[in-house]
Amino acid sequence: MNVVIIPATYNEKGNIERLIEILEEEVFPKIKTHQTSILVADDNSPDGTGDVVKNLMKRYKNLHINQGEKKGLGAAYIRAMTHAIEKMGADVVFEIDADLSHDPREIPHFLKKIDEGYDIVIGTRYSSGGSMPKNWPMIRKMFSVTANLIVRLITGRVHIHDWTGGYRGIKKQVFLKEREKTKMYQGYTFQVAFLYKSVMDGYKVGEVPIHFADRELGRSKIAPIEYIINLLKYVIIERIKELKRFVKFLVVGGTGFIVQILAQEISVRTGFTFFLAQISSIIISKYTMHSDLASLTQAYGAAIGAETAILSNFFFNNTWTFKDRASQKNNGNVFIRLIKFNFTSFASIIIQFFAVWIGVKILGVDTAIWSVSIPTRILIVIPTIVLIIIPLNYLIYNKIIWKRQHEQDEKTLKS
Ligand SMILES: Nc1nc2c(ncn2[C@@H]2O[C@H](COP(=O)(O)OP(=O)(O)O)[C@@H](O)[C@H]2O)c(=O)[nH]1
Ligand SMILES: [Mg+2]
Repeated sequence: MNVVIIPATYNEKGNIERLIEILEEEVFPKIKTHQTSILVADDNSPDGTGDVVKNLMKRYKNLHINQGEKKGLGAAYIRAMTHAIEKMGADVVFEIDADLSHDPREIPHFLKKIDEGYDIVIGTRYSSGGSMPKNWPMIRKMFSVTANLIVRLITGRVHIHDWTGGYRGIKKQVFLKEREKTKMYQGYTFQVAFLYKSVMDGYKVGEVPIHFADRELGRSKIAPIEYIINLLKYVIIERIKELKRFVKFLVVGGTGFIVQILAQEISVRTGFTFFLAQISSIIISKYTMHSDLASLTQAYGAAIGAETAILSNFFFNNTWTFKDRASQKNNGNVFIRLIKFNFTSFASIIIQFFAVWIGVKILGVDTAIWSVSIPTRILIVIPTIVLIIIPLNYLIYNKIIWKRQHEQDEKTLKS
C-alpha cells in the first residue's frame, strides 16, 4: 500500500526537522511491505516552518509539502489528505502531531493493524499500555481523561478509548466517505466527528496504545474552552439524532402492538380462531383433546395478531423510520422488501405462537393476578415482545431490511 504520513504544522520550525529525520532514517527503513512518504500540512507558518521542509525536500525525494491558508487543524488535514489521495495515490493517510508528542516509531504498529483489516487505527493514551505526559499537572490529566470519558459515555461507544487524540492511520475509502461530513468541524470536534462518523458507517476501528510526550519546543495552539463546549454540543446533538431512529422504531412498534392486540382479540372473540383450530384438529386427528383445541384457538389469535402487526409495522417503518434507506437502490423494490420483511418477521410469529401455546398449557386460558382474571395470551405476549421481539426486530431491520449503503458496498466488494 501507498502510505502517506501527514504531520500538521503551525509554527513548528523547531520540531519538524527532527520528526522528518526520525521518519526517514529510523522508521521508513523498517517498513518493507509498504511504500512510504511524508506530506507536511503547513498553514503558511510565519516562523518559516515551510522553508525548513523545502530545504529537506532536496535531501529526501519522498518528502512533500502542502501549504494553505490557516483555517484550523481539521481544515489543514482535509486539504492535505485530499492532496495525498488525489495527487500522490495514497491508500492510507496518517495524522500525526509535528511537535514530537506522537512517537513516529509507533507507525509500524498502526500499519500492522491496517494489514489486519482495520479501517481506521487510533493511538490511544487512555487504555492499558498508553499514557499521558508524566509532568502534566494533575488538573490537566484529569481534564483530558474526563473529556474523553464524557465522549465515550455520550456516544455510547465506551470500547473506543481516545476520541480527541490526533495520531491516526486512516484508509483512503474512510477519508473519502467522511470528508464531506466532517469538514465543518474544528479542533477536537473534528477528531471526534471523524471517528464517530466512521464508527456509524460501520468501519472497523483499531487501537494502538501510545505514550503521549509533552512538547519541548514551541507552543501549544489547541485547547481554548470554546473547543470543549463545541465538542460537548456536537456529541450530544449527534447522539440525539442517532437515537431518533430508535424512538421512531418504538413508536411504530407501539402502534403495531395496539394493532396486534386488536386483531388478536377480534379474531378470538368472533370465533374465527376457534374455527381454524377445529379445522386443524380434524386434519391432525390425534390432537383432538379438548385442552389442545383451547390452546390452539388462543395461539392462532396470537399468530393472526402478529401478522397484522407485521404489515402495519412494515408500512410505517418504510415510510417513516427508515425512509432515508428505503429509497436506496440496493434495498430492492418495496414488494421484495415486504416479502423479506414478512419472511424475517416469521420468526416473531413462531416465537409468539409457541410462547402462548406453552403458556396456556401451563397456566390455563386465563390467569388470576391479584384476584383479577387476565387472558394468559395477553400476559405472555407482552414480555415476549419487550424482551425478545423488539431487540430482534431492530437488529433485523438495520442489518437486513433497511441496510446502510456502506454495508452493502462492502458485501458487493467481497462477492
Ligand atoms: N496546519 C495546521 N496545524 C496546526 C494547527 N493548529 C495546530 N496545528 C498542529 O497540530 C499539532 C497539535 O497541535 P498542538 O498545538 O501541539 O496541540 P496540543 O498537543 O493539543 O497542545 C501540532 O503539530 C501543531 O503544529 C493549524 O491551525 N493548522
Ligand atoms: Mg502538542
